Amino acid sequence: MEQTQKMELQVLAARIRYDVLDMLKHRGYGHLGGSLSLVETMAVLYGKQMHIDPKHPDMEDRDMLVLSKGHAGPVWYSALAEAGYFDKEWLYTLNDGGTNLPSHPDRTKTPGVDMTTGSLGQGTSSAAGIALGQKLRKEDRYTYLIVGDGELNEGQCWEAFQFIAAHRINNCIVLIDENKRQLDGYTKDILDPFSIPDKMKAFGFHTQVVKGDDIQAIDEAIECAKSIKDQAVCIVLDTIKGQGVPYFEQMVSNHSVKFNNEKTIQAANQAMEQLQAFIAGKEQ
Ligand SMILES: Cc1ncc(C[n+]2csc(CCOP(=O)(O)OP(=O)(O)O)c2C)c(N)n1
Repeated sequence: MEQTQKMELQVLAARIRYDVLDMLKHRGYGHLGGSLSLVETMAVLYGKQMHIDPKHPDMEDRDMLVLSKGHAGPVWYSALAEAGYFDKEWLYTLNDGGTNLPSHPDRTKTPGVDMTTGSLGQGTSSAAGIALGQKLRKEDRYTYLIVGDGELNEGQCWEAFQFIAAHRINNCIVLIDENKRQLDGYTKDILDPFSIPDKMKAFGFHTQVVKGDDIQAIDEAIECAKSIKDQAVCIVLDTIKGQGVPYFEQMVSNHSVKFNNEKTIQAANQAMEQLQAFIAGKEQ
């Protein structure tokens, strides 16, 4: 990846991270940890890899994303706003009555959202079906599927993975956000997933593991996945819940964060100032 493009994606990631903090602080609460772990991935998808046209969200040959861990809606909305699907002011309407940005994604409400999610596990089957349809029609399109590691507790994920692998649906790029935590603790304490990459390999996937905050590595892994033609593909993202903001990374329970105390609000403000300074510095 060229240096200029890498820097542009780093700036985009900073903007997305800023937006996530801004919108949740404005709302007063929300799914912060699992949104922040996906910031860099969203920047690579919406800043480079996805074939999309934000001014024409229904473009026939668009790539699609299924955010199966739908509670991370805030990071998706931020990426969509930054890509130009809708006005950034919408971000302040998160979860309001009648909003276009409900807490969990709804394909009937938000431009750029092609699949409704929120009930964990179900997005995996949706993505499998969407991608299979595209493949059968011989369309040159990709469906990206983002799954959480806690979400893998849902048996439906494994049924869908077996289906994707058995039918070699290689246009369904499976991204697993392995941030090692779920709603109420560490995944290994709640239901040990053992080695997720080994399991995906055993299921028949071409499997890569990358650091989920390394924009270049994520991009290269997606390029590699696209070059695999005879096998299902999976990228395990080695991430941190709350990624990119030490205060939230270290917060014991950072799944849904309440911005109702001075310390948390101050930490968010400080992180946002730093992100703004980073963006301004790069844009000079
Ligand atoms: C079927 C179902 N059961 C329970 C929930 C409640 N829930 C929302 S998020 C979550 C934890 C998900 O963990 P993970 O996939 O690791 O998400 P992350 O930690 O990346 O945010 C749970 C249990 C749900 N949304 N759907």
